[in-house]
Amino acid sequence: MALLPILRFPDVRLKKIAQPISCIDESIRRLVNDMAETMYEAPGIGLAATQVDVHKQLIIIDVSEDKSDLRVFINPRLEQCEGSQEGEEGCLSVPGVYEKVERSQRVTVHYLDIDGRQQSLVAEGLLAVCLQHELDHLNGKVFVDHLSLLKQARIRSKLAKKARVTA
Ligand code: GNR
Ligand code: NI
Repeated sequence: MALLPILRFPDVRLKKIAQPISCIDESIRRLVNDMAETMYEAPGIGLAATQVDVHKQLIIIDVSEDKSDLRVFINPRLEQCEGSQEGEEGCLSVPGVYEKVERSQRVTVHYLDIDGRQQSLVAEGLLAVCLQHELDHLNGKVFVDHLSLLKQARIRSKLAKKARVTA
């Protein structure tokens, strides 16, 4: 297992579109294990392959209290969205920034599990929010893209300032 470096907004590589996975081989299983270690260590409740600079359609999520419910979604497709909810979001690629984002309340996703079996999941609440957040990453979007241009500009300058201080 290995900790993977996480890309930071506004890195242009976060804008890349992830490609479908055609074969779930040993390298994909290793990537899942490394991403899980990276997500738990951060700590975070989800991680998209895009964030570790791998542009494949793979996301992992664990919204459980005790980190006991790792879910792996390969080639996920959003099939249905219903209702709306608004919650504070954060992102491991945008450290220290938390903003309200409007999302669907309930989503249905079709995907392959780690054994390559076709699955479908109906998710609500935080799991639904996290799925939509991670699906955005696979499409080259971060939650900041949902905010007003004024908020986006403030976030960019805050992160730039922080980067100067840390350098
Ligand atoms: O750890 C995370 N927390 C979180 C909180 C509210 C909405 C979405 C998230 S996902 C985030 C981890 C991350 O950046 N995934 O891409
Ligand atoms: Ni994120």
